[in-house]
Amino acid sequence: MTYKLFVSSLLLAFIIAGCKTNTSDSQGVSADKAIAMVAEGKAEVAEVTEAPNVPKPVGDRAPKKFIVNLETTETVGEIADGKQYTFWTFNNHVPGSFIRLRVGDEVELHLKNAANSVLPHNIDLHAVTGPGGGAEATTAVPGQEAVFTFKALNPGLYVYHCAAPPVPMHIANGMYGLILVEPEGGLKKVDREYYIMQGEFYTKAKTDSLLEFDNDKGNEENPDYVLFNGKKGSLLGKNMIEAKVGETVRLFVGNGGPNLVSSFHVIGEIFDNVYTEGGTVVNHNVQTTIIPSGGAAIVEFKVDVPGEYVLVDHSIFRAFNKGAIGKLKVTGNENEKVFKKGGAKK
Ligand SMILES: [Cu+2]
Repeated sequence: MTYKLFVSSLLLAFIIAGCKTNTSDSQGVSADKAIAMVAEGKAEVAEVTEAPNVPKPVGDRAPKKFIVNLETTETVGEIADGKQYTFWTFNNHVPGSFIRLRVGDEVELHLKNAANSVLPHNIDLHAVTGPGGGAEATTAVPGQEAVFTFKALNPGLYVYHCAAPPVPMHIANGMYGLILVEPEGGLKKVDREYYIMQGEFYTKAKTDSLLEFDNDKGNEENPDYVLFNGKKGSLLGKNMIEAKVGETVRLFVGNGGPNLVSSFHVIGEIFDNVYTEGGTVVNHNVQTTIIPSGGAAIVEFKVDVPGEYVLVDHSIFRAFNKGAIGKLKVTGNENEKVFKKGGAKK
């Protein structure tokens, strides 16, 4: 071996060793640190919210013990244009309630299956380390309540969903939601936070006004509806989310699937920050972010000029023909340095 070759091999070995050290620092070590954290005091009932609202930020509090109460239900509601659908839900809404924790929190999760349900249900939380994310431990027949406890080890935005058989049908009927685990010290404070979750529905007519699940369309991955927050128009008209010029907006965006990958985009905005796949790596200056089925992303942007900003899945037939469209209404003063109408004059 020449001296030059020896030196460059040594250098390469150092680089590889360096990479390995970094990987273990950001993965195993942080989970070990979370396991060692002590959650003091008596368990409190956690605040959970319906979309598009989120619970208050964790801030810089110490790890705590929480009781999270979720009820699985089978309930008829409007899906689109006066058509009804029998949704299967967590806490009577699609998506299910938003759960907000910090790393080191200990959760006693109570999953109650409503007495008038037809089928058993359960919950698999992607934020949980342990078999099935809690699915087996929480399987409850109608009228029963199941309980399990877990410790939040990894920060991020995670999907939860029902994993009772047939799993595709339970997810297709709306059994999904988001759970946020904030890092130690909490996420940076912003002015507005909203909860948006995409999911698609495969339907056929049961009666004139009631639709039911169509397994063939599910197999073909050919939905009739691709929706934000379980209903066409859930973020339009009086339901638009809002912000004022100069404010920073944070969207917690999930994708329940069960099949499609979302190309999430806000027309007329650029995401200043994207927590890619809901994890720790933050990308900047992003036009459209990809959200896998069973995945999530946190997007943040400052709004500089007033107007109505359209939220879409940029797989654009879904937005204009299948319902994956919503709006953010921004009010406040114009800023002609940023955007000016009618620039050309005679
Ligand atoms: Cu279920």
